[in-house]
Amino acid sequence: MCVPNKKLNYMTKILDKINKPEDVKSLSVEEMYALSSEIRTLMIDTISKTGGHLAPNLGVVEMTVALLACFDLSEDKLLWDVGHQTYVYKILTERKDRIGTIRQYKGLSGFQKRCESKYDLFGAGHAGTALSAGLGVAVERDLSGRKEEVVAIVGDAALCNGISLEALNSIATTTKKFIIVLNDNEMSICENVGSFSRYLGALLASSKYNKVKSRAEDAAKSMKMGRFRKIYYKVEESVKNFFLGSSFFEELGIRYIGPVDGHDISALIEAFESAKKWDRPIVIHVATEKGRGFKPAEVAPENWHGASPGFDIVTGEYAKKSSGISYSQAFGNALCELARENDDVVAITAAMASGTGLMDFSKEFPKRFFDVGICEGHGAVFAAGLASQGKIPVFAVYSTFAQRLIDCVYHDICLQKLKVIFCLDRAGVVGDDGPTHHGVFDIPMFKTVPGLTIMQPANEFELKQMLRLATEISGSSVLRYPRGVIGDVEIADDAVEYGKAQVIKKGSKQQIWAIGDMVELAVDLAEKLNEKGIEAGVVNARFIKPLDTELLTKQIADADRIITLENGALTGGFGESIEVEVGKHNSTMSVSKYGWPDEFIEHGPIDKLKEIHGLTVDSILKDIL
Ligand SMILES: Cc1ncc(C[n+]2csc(CCOP(=O)(O)OP(=O)(O)O)c2C)c(N)n1
Repeated sequence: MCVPNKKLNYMTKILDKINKPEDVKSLSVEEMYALSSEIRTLMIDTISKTGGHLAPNLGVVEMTVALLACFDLSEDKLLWDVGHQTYVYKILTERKDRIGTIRQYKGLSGFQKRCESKYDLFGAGHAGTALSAGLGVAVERDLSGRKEEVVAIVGDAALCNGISLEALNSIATTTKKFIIVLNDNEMSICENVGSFSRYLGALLASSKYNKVKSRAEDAAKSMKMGRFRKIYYKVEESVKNFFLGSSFFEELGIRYIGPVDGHDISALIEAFESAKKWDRPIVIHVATEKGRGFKPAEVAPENWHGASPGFDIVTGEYAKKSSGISYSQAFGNALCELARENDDVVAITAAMASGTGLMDFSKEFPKRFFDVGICEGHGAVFAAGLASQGKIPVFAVYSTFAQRLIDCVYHDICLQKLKVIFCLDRAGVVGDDGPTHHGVFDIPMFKTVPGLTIMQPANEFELKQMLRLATEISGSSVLRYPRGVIGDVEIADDAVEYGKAQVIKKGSKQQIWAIGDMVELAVDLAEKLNEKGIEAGVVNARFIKPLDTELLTKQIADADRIITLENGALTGGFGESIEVEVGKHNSTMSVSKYGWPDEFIEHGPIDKLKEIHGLTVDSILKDIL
């Protein structure tokens, strides 16, 4: 499972001396480069065993070292947006000995996590929070009359998120001291999109500007720090404004410095030190290379944003490939099929084209494919606009990130009786990414929206049928399906009928109602009950809303107990809907509900989490008996 770092056979000479973040400060710049190289090797080796966010972390090694060289974590506050690029930070903030446990059960989290370390000031797994949270932290400092630095480190893609932009609107009018480090690798998970990204790209790439800048920098190097350097930056600002138009940040009252080479430690230290001297908010635009130091990731960083365990640390090749088709792939194929038949079908993603299986669609139908960036709310209302004009928008989004768009579903889509199809990938517990990414709250969230249909397929056949059905019915729909490969439970390919469940096995006194991936468990459970002489029926519910109340009413009259199985939160979940229905019949029948408890589920392998939370056949059987 986890890799004890002590057994690694490469040198960690300098890293061995870093026991506290402030130890970085005593290193020479040469030693900092050597440290960076040691950290890169350690990360590649570790992630090849644990899996994790390789490319983003390889890009921020020198930047993180330089941050710790300049800021004092006993006072200064660092907040990281998203948090998936903090492996280097974890290594340097008293967690190097546990880095081999990252994303493992009971090991380090793959994200910032407040309860893991005093250095993790703010938990993050969803993009776009560092600026707002950092501003809150800065305002508390201001109110208390202290002077420490507050530094928010934000990726170029996360910066376009609505919350980040709302924060940018507030920063300069709320505090005078706030440092934003913009980690610009010109990539989201895939290529970054949108006008903001183009603007940042222009800042990075303007050759005219860079030529003038390097001349100005040469001149500035001969100046001492302090007043003269301030003059240099004033000149630099004018030059930049001349060539690039006035800076977006400057117009918002935020001083702009950059671009700074994110792999030049001296330049980074110089920029961070100068940022401390300003008495107004400042952004330091740092140009980093995603995947730096690992050839396969340098060549194709989009393939290495998140790496699975088991790759070769030189070639990047995997020994074995997973077999079977994933839900994401099956969805992507089904959508392409539909789009070939119906020109009105369009697809939307919020920066998750590959994760949600939309890459083929984007290539086959480039004009009907929209990546809105990490902007789930905008994506939903944009879909509403398209739907209002007769298009059929299919928005593929991870269940966890759909938490960001729920108001839009109430106010902009369902209230207006528009038809938008949400395909919620990674619905259910996702495993190693943990509580920031588990998709267990979508049923409770969406269930209360009037008029919304919620379905979950148990196999590829049903997924296709449900997607088609969603385009045919009036009103909006949600299709949810879990992470990973589709199971091979054998069920008949009965056509999906609106609001109708499928009886897989007849029973009388015990009835098991399951949704989606839990149908397989239901079938196994029924078999085990049978072995114990208890005859149990199995129902593939297919619809979470509307429930098949006709079938349910019949069963309520005949059965002693209904057992519900769902890969979602129990509170407000599918089982609760069944329970409410049973209650309407003044029945004394008991409903035994199995799903995820009312808590944030930790990270770890999915099977392990199911075992701990009693979601295996044996533990449910024991419970029932
Ligand atoms: C609200 C939200 N939507 C989607 C994601 C999925 N996601 C994780 S990292 C990432 C790209 C982040 O890009 P950037 O901010 O530039 O950081 P980088 O990974 O390039 O370092 C995305 C889309 C997320 N974490 N949060």
